[in-house]
Amino acid sequence: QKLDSFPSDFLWGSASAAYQVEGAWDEDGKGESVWDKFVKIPGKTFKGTTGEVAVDHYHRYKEDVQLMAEQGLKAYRFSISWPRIIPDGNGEVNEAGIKFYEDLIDELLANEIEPVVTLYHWDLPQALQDEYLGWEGRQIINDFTRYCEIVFKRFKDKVKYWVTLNEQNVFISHGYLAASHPPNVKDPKRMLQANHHANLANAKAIKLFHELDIEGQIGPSFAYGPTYAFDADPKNQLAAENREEINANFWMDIYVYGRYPKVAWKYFEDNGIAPTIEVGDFDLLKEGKPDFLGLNYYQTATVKENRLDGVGAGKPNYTGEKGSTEESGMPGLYKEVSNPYVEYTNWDWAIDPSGLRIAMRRMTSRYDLPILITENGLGEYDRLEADGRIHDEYRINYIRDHIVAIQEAITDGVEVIGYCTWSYTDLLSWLNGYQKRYGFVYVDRDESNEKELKRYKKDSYFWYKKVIETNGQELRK
Ligand code: GCO
Repeated sequence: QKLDSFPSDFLWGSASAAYQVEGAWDEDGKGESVWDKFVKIPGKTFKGTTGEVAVDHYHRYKEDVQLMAEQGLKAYRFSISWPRIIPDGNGEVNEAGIKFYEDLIDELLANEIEPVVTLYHWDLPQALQDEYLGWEGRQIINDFTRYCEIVFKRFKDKVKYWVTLNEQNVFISHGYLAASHPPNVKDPKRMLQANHHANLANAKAIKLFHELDIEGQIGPSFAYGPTYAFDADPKNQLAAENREEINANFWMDIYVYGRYPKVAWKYFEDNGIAPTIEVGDFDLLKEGKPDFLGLNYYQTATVKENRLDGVGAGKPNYTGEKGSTEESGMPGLYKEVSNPYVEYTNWDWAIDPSGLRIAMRRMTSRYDLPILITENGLGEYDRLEADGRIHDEYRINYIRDHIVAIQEAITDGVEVIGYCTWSYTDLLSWLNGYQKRYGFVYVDRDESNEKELKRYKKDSYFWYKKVIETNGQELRK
């Protein structure tokens, strides 16, 4: 098959998140975030690692941007830390916090790198958690929108691409069901209420963005891992439908159409966990339609039926983040199993480039919005050789195969704005410390804070440089 070319203005990018790279957790007036606090709970993160120093991007952003410029990167996606801008979440604005991002944005623009700004990548001001339980309080809708307004007004002439909430499905279900993220809760009813407020906050921020008539585009980033049925057994096919409904439609329909899909809603109602809706909520949700959908793609999930009598029932999982274990699923709906046709990473994530093409096609058919791939990449153990090289051909293979899948999706008719790999430099994996690496740039650090955090270019750095130079034509090593 002859493949279409990538658009000439395609954004070849890479991404990060504030808590995972910045460090400087309490510098220049920054307030405490829920992550600053959560990582101190014993047993929550790998060897108790934190983002207090991370890879010190806060102090080394110029060096990092220089590496990007040398590589020819077209776009850099990063997140703004809300408690740097407003330390207590809804009070005084911290000029020093704004200045850091202004300097970073200026540095990017001076090097012709398009900034893609994520407004919320999980580091909620702890003060709002203390004041009204964060996402569980309706006040979050106005507080988030005010924070966004401050940032929009300040950077509207410099930033054209905005991401509202990063992986709402992940921070909500890990935070309120698995208790593996803050606020460390296990309660599906509270989860769906917090989720409803997140939807409203997302819609209100988007609505405001459009009212301010800002020249640019805005949308949420969703972690979508499409579902396969294990086989042609109709029961397993139905299980796959169930998982798509609960893990995908339930989260994305509300962004685009301002409604919860009926089958998911009925399931939550029957289980007594549907959120309380107030008059006017659905109007607001409909008024906050995104301009594009951000897609974070890592893997697919494969499922079988999961009988209500509990035979083989797994523990509930609404995210699909862990796609390969027998123990995850929704009673009565589906359970996740290993896929014999794909390989798995050392963290048990399915490696499946076709899944990216399928994700993009399904999203296009159902939502008909342009897609910005806001994350995709491979977390692995990398080895720094004595000569300062890192031979990460496994990462090159992974990214190459996914770029080919994007090109196939473009040929299928999907509109794609750009592709941001996860991640630019190595960074803190929220729960896995610094051993799980994703970057083009190796950072010499481990679980101790003793290293110098020196940067090294991996083989994938040089390879992606060529991909960018040739606008995706040069995909071989
Ligand atoms: C990890 C994860 C993250 C996420 C990202 C989601 O290992 O902690 O892979 O890095 O991918 O933060 O937006």
